[in-house]
Amino acid sequence: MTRTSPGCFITLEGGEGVGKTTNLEFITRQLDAAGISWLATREPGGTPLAENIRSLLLAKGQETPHELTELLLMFAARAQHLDEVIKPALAQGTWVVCDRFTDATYAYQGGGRGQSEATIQQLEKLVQGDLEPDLTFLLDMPVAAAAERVTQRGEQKDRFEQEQQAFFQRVRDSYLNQALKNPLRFRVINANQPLAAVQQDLQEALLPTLLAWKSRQEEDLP
Ligand code: T5A
Repeated sequence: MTRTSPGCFITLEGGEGVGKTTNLEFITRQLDAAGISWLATREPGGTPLAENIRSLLLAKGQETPHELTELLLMFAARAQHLDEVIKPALAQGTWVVCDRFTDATYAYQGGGRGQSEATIQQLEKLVQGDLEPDLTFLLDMPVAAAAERVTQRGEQKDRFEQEQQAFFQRVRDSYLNQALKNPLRFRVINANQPLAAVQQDLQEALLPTLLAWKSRQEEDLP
């Protein structure tokens, strides 16, 4: 009988404007070229309910969410997204490429807002159990250069994008610290170079995972 290997769960992380959305498309093109079925999604969001929570989180409304409220909303959206989209896709052998995931919570709600790592870990365990990404690309660049890209894009800034440089520096530091602690899962990509060079680095970093998947698939053949 043919077994289906679970899909691979890839996440893209980094501060504002480092190129996550741009490079997510690049990664899915690589998967197409390798004949792999994939699903692209994002956090917070990815289902109608979770996208509604995203709107609440990003809006510059009259009432600013309390820091714990913000943290709980991130995980509420994630719980829905995991059960409705991510877990079923992975179980079918589909690769999931997600624009941000729980590392963003450690970086923004932990590093940025100062929520304790222990609190975030408790919620992570509750919502995810043992599930975590197989591979995480951290697109890293200096905060000021990334802010320049966001400004040049010319769109109205959301609630997070309006934060001060010191906040984004704490976010960046937290991401780099997570990458140091999880070297097997993280690949840190220098995002402060021309797009073609960023994508060359991404392609090289993705290759071992693609090859490992292909060989697992061959083992699964009857
Ligand atoms: N959040 C999220 C939390 O606080 N906790 C959490 O747990 C989670 C999951 C979501 C917000 O929610 C917060 C973090 C966020 O603030 P978002 O829209 O997903 O918001 O995140 P943003 O970072 O705001 O997304 P952006 O679209 O602003 O940034 P991207 O996707 O990183 O950047 P991208 O691809 O749009 O590129 C930005 C610009 O730079 C250009 C692009 O063309 C674009 O114009 N660009 C380059 N230019 C030159 N050289 C390169 N190499 C370039 N790469 C891209």
